[in-house]
Amino acid sequence: IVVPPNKSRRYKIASIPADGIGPEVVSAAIDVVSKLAKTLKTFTIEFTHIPWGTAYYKKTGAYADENVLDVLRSYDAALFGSVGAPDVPDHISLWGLLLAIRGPLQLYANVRPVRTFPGTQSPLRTVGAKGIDWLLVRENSEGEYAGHGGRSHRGQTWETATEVAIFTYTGIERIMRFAFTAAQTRPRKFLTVVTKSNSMRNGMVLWDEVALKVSKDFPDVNWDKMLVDAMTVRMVNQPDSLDTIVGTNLHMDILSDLAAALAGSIGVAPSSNLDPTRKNPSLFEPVHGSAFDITGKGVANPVATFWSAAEMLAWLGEEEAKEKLMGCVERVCEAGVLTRDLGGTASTKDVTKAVCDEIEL
Ligand code: GGG
Repeated sequence: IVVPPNKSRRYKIASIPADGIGPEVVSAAIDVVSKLAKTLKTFTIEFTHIPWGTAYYKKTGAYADENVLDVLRSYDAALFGSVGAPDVPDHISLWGLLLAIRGPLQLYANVRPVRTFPGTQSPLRTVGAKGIDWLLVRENSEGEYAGHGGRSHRGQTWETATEVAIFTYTGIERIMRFAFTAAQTRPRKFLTVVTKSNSMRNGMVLWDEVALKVSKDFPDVNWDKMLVDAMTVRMVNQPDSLDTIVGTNLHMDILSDLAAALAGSIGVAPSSNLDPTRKNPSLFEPVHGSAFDITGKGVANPVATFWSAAEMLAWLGEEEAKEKLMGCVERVCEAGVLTRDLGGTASTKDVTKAVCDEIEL
């Protein structure tokens, strides 16, 4: 989605590195974007550090301030790292920060492109695919992550828990329109709608019905639908048959991790949490989590956060800056400056320096 840059071209960004490798990759992305701004001289960008996350929770009892939404609304966008820690239950950390932002800010479109970078390999070469170039669109505000449900009879053998998936016509229609529009901008103009409407006979059937209805407004987009279980097989066995993919919050959370691994590594997969109405600032983050197994070792792949920052620049209207940054990242990968998840030996700092040097050329 191409928008003209705002008139001032001075951007204020909330930087929320949070947990695990988040601070390492966000700091690398700030270095790279700052270098880009200094080199291009067409815009200015200021990052403000916001210390929310697990350390904040341990100190204050909350993952973020109560006025989290007002704080974020005072910025043009947010660059997020990762949330989650080994000694805090995952549902506390996720709901304390990320899910406390996405739903209330109505960042309903989670856009997750996946691509095999030059100089890297997809495991799918074994089925004859050169690499992957897909655009995954995840419904980000309702579905299985709506937060409805509860537990009763705690501690009894008849203890019961419900997790209610909420699907609304409005919620489905807006993400479907977003996905068809996104498919329209890609050369293949092809969309696959993922559901599970054989066993889930209410919400998923509504998804199918809305897809059919919305498709009538996009006669130039070819589309098909898949059940999510069969979709995993198609992603592995017929990767070239796919292009843009849309699905529910849970389904696309899972499929986007699979897609990232099939492209080469989850270390290169970005995501944009967008409010397409632009009433609220959007949030950009790598798909990967906090990765405590490699935290502090200096080996985290910063490319997913570079790409997320590039998408942020494009969302702000700085398309030229995005293109330049992504070109530099591609050339650095092609030159073999790769972290170990991609089969290389480079550190986070090596990759960051190589991209900064490339920007200056
Ligand atoms: N940077 C992404 C991150 O921190 N992910 C943690 C996680 O568990 N995310 C689940 C989700 O994206 O819904």
